[in-house]
Amino acid sequence: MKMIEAVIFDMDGVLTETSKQHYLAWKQLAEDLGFEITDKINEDLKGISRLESLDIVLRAGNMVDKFTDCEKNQLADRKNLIYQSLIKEFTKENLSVGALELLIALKNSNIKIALASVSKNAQFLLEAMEIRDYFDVVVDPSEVKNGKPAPDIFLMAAQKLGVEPRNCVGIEDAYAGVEAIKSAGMKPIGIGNKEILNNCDIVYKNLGEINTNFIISM
Ligand code: B16
Ligand code: MG
Repeated sequence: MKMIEAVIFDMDGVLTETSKQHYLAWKQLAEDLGFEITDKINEDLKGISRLESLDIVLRAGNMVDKFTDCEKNQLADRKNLIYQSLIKEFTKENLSVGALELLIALKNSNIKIALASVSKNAQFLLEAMEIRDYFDVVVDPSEVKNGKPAPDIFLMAAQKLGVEPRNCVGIEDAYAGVEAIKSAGMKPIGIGNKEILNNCDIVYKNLGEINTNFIISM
C-alpha cells in the first residue's frame, strides 16, 4: 500500500496566525467606510481570496452594490496596504507553535512539502519567517482559476510535486480549505476548533500536536 508522500500546507492560520492581522485590516477598512464589523465575520474570511473577502465585508455594511469593480480593486489594495503594515516586522518568532519542528520532521522523513495559500503575501511570509527552503513547491495563487473551496490550488500543488492527490495530506484552518482538500481527493488535517471545522475528522489545536509517523500512515 502506498503511503503519504507529500504534505501541502495552508499559510494563514496554519503556519502563522495572520488571520488576526487580516481581520484587523478589514476592520480598519470598514471603519474608514463608516461601518463596523465584528470578529464573527472572521471565520467567513478564512481561506477566501482578497476580492471575495471584500464582498463579504461590504455585504456586512450593506455596501456591496455601492462600488464599481475598479473602486473595489482600490478598496482591496487599501486593505492590503494595512495588512502589509501589520506583518512587515514578522520574523521566525511569528511561526505557529510546532511549525518549524513539523517541517524539519517531514524533511527528515523524505516527505515532500508544498504551500497552497491563496494569499499573495505568502511568499513574503515564507521569506520573513525563514522557512522558504523547506518547500519543494509554492503555488502562485494568481495561476489558480478557482479559489477555495474549489480544489484547484491543492491539485496544482500535487501536480507540481509530481505526487498523486490520494498520496497527499492537506493541512488547513479554514472550513473552505478543508472542502478544497477533500474535493482534491486528499486527506485533510484541520487546525483550530473542531466545532467550526466540523467537515474534518482530524482536527488539532496546533501543528505541535501532529506526529509525522501518523501523517505517513494516513
Ligand atoms: P491576500 P490562506 C488566505 O490565506 C487568508 O486566509 C484569507 O483571509 C485572505 O483573504 C487570503 O489569503 C488572501 O490574502 O489578501 O494576502 O492575498 O489561508 O489560503 O493561506
Ligand atoms: Mg488559512
